[in-house]
Amino acid sequence: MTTHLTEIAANFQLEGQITEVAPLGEGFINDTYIIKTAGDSPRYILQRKNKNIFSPIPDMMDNIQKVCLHIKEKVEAAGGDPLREAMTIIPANDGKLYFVDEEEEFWAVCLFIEDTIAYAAAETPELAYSGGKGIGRFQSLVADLDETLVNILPGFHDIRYRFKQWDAVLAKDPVGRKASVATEIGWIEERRQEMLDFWKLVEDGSIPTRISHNDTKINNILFDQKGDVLCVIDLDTVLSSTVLNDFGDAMRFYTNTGLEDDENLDNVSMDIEIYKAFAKGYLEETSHFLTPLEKDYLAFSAKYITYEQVLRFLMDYIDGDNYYKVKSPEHNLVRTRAQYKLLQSMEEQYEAMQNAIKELS
Ligand code: GN1
Ligand code: MG
Repeated sequence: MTTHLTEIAANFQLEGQITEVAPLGEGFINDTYIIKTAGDSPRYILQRKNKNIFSPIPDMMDNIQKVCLHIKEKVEAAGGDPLREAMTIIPANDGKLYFVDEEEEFWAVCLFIEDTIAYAAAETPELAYSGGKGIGRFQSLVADLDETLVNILPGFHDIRYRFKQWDAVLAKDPVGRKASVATEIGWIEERRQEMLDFWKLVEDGSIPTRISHNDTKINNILFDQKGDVLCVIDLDTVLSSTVLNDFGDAMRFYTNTGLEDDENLDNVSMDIEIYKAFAKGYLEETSHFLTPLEKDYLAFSAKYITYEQVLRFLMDYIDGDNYYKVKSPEHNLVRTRAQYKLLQSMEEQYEAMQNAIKELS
């Protein structure tokens, strides 16, 4: 495998001699490696992109490149360092932004940004505030990007599309798990209309479509040693959709006092202080371009994305675990229950979540 990875890496326009290619992180979707090189040459990130999920990959890489180049231009204009404050895609030897191996797998490389910190959790309100500024600044940097991005993930945070998938999976019940999760299915069905009512506002344009990141976990932000946000990474899911997805997904991740797949539900709840701190940082960067209706729905977006995640984990469980990597047969069910606990905690604190936004905007 190592030789194979080194051979793959050699197809990209790298500086220096490759010394090692080693696994990095634990994403659920792609496989990620670090390419180490001799001497002072830079290190790189190599990823096998999941072509079953992102399709077509060449269009995805074009989307990413458009966003990266746009951010670089702005960083440069502001006197920043475009190699540290934006991702740098490294083309393959043939100039393409990806390489296809003999097994038809797609690979891509970007520069590894040194001396940064990535956090697994937003442990303090200060960190959540910085994260909010980071995501807000990302959205504000791309707000004037005059390019159409190819929709490589149709229906990604579109609940109407998710219900179509959901109804089809339930009708099929391919591995006979449906009967055992009747309670969990009830959680989804009880809230179906409420979620569709929100999404109608996006569909009819009342809530505008903008470029959004769509995977705003804290570990997708690189911080510098001082704790300030340097760069937002993992741009696979950049799409034209509502920016509320980004706020909601960040709150699903940041405010959770437990783990996404916590087996002990007592650990899981929504931390309102973390919520307020993120919202403060986020609104400082975005208040000038968000519409009043977008602001009105910020609190709701946290429930929306958490609900969607409950649905996606449960749907994958019923479907026989085809989408998310799982560590045990019940893993997707454990994730479903833990995310549902978080959703309930948000529902209980919803008034306070709404009031916090009103006070900040
Ligand atoms: C996936 O692979 P990763 O961790 O970046 C997923 C997100 C989910 C997340 C759940 C393309 O992201 O939407 O919220 O898992 N990405 C895709 O942790 O489906
Ligand atoms: Mg991701």
